[in-house]
Amino acid sequence: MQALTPLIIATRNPHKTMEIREMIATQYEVLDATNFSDWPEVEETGTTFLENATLKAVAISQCVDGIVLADDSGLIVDGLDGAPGVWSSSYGGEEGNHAKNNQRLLLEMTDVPEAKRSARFACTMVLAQGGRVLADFQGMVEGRILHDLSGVEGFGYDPLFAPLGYDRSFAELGSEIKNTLSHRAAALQQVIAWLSSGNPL
Ligand code: ITT
Repeated sequence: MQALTPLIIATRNPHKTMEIREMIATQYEVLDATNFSDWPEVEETGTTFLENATLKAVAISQCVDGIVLADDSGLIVDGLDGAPGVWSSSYGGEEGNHAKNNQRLLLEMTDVPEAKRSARFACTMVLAQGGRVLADFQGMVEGRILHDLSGVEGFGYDPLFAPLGYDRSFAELGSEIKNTLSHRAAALQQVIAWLSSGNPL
């Protein structure tokens, strides 16, 4: 059997790695921070998904050989003027605490009328090698914010987000459906098309 080509994901979020691995496991050996010992902390000081994805991709690609893929993503809620947006992972006051983030989102949404509960997940992916950006890609999924948490699959805001055309949350629908609809899937499809069309790896 032929060895799979490695693809290094510049993330410390195991859920992102898992989703990406599920989507491309037959084509790539998906690696992340857990496969490297001297992986630097990258401060996400940007004010856009593109800036933060670029910071992660460039910094990690300076430390490892091969092509690095960074994913910066978040939830954009119309009734909250676009919040939590780029600050999705620390919205509840503690970086990466999904329970607190969801709690705050529910609180902020208390008086938001149905028509303003529309929302979208956005994902920007950046490919870099040797500290140089190769390309960037965007993915999006439209949906709405539910009134209660439901479901146990996925991560982050998945229990509160129902994609367009569904009454159930991503956390109820599970990865099989999420991976056909998600912002991450949409961006990743473009990444894979770019990599397979003769671009380096
Ligand atoms: P890395 O920077 O290490 O990749 P992270 O989780 O901090 O991991 P981001 O800075 O991109 O990643 O923040 C993304 C946040 O947006 C994440 O913590 C969730 O709160 C939310 N999010 C992104 N994609 C999501 C998804 O598919 N489902 C639910 N929530 C998501």
